[in-house]
Amino acid sequence: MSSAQSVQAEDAYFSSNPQPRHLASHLAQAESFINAHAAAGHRVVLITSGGTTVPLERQTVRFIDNFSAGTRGATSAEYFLAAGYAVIFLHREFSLQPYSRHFTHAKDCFLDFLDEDGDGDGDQEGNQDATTRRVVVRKKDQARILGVLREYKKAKASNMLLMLPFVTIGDYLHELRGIARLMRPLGPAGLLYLAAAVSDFFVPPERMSEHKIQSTDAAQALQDRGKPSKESGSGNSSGSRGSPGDEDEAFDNFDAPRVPRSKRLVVDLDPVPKFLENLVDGWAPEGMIVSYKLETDPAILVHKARASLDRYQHHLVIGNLLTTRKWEVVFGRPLRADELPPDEPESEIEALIIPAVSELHDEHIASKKA
Ligand code: 9Z3
Repeated sequence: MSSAQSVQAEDAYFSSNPQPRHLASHLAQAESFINAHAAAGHRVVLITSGGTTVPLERQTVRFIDNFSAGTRGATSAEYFLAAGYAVIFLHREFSLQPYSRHFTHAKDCFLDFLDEDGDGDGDQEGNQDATTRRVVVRKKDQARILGVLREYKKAKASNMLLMLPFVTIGDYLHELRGIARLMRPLGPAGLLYLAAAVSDFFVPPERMSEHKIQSTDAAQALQDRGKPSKESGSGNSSGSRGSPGDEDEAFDNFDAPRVPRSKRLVVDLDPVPKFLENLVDGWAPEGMIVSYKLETDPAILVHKARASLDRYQHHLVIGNLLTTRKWEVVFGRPLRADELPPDEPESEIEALIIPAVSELHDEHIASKKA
């Protein structure tokens, strides 16, 4: 696609897909965060994290989602903060967040981390007046929680962490474009680290049903009551049921379950325009851009990662496979968590990834200065 075409595709996408409700407030927060850190000479990384949803209805009851819990993004955020970066954490609402991630998705519920003060001495607690009792972290977790709590408080108190949520693919793209543009004053000190699992397909607004997609014809019959008889069919949107008038009302030819098309939900998705090119050329032209490539087939991962780099000409693609992503990535060369020193407490692969990215960022900044 020529750059004129990609600008056209961008205009068409952003003018027809509504902005998220809180975009203006998010961008105002991002602007003051970025300006403060630019003035202080800090590096700023925009981390995207978690999965985007694809709504099937405007008043959304149903949506398509993906597996991502946001572990990569939330873990990376902690390592970037430790490396001195200010972090904008653009994440899927309710996905994992830096620091709290150690407890929120643990096998224990958060209440399991708590005890009544003086607990452990039998069953007296229930008889005590609630106002005279205190709730404390249970003894065996105190050291671990204190360590994480201190890091979290330090990041917040020094204004090094800004958390901004998204839900849908549309929200994500509006937010990403807006924040990337605000990062321009940082020049090469800005880093975009795209770890979110971004949907490749979506329902375009002109085909999206306003109301909940119906599974029976009862609602249509209600609307049709009293109207002069008309052709059947209900103004299908993408993601709606086939209508009895469809030519394949009987059954499709292939060996699918024998359910008439009118009873099925047929979801018809368009490809999401590829905006990485616009990010590189227009939205954040001087910053360094790192993206992740996710595959499930090991035979194509490296090829796909290289193809992405060739196509968008950004700075780094980190490849990972769904099943091994927590301990192995392809990063020019494979990086494996077992390369970490044995005394590393939790052996997280991000402990290797972030220093390597940060080193490349040093080189990027130096090359722009030269
Ligand atoms: C990734 O590949 C991330 O590493 C994961 C992290 C989503 C696998 P978790 O959140 O998983 O820790 O559970 N992110 C990029 C995924 C993606 O959508 N990439 C696009 C692609 O592969 C390019 S932007 O085409």
